[in-house]
Amino acid sequence: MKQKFAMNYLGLMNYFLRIEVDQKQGHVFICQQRRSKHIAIKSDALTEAAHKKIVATDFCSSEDQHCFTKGLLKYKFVDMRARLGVAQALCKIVSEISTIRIIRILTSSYSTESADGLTFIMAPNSNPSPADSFGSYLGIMDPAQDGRVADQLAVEFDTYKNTFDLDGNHVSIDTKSVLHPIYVRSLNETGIDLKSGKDIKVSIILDGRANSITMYVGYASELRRELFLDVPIDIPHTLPSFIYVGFTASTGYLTESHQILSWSLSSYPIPKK
Ligand SMILES: [Ca+2]
Repeated sequence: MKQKFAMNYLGLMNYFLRIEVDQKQGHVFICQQRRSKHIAIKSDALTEAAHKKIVATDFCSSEDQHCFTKGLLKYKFVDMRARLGVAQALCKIVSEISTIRIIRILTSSYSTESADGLTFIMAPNSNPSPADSFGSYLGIMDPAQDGRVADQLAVEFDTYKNTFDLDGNHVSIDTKSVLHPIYVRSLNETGIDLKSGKDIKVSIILDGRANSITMYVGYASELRRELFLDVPIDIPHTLPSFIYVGFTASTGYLTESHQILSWSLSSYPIPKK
């Protein structure tokens, strides 16, 4: 095979893409027998570019450099992606919906109690919340529908302890029922208080390939984001192929203010086999 093609000058290399490269007068020797775990940088293009101050290099810890040299376990990859923050838009993770938002919940200045909370919801239509879904139903479904709702998934941020609730500061994942969510966990374990009035940053990833939902949460003023839940979801039997996403919130006899301060959404299609 003889073909001419244009390419950029990469400088003198010992290894390229882990393959040994030996450049001599009149020929270039390429050998896969002596593969290197790490690319030699003694005389490579990166070092040359650094000398010319075209690029700047920086220290990378052993823990972080694994993302450049090794395949990562899912939990590690998701953790690093969340820590990078902007990587949601950069990583080509297919069959996935990810959303980052900052929420703030304010209590009433006239009462020591407030209620009921808000949700991030994926639903089969854009209909408004059902008429009787106020209070503990958070705008998701009517009490009469509970247990019989189909084709939707909601992540609750529940601020009021009803008789069926774990506490007044928890996250639930609801599909068919608010009374019987498929997952519940208290935020008290993380030190985060939904009713603190502080801005709270939440990152939710629905992974259609792994059939799971993952959520990170932390105060927006802090760098720390905690992997709060990683729950298996039978997505094909939970959501239709076309969904609407949005928010619901509710109050009952008590007052509360629910604010979405910022929101971004990314989605990637399932690739054809
Ligand atoms: Ca509740």
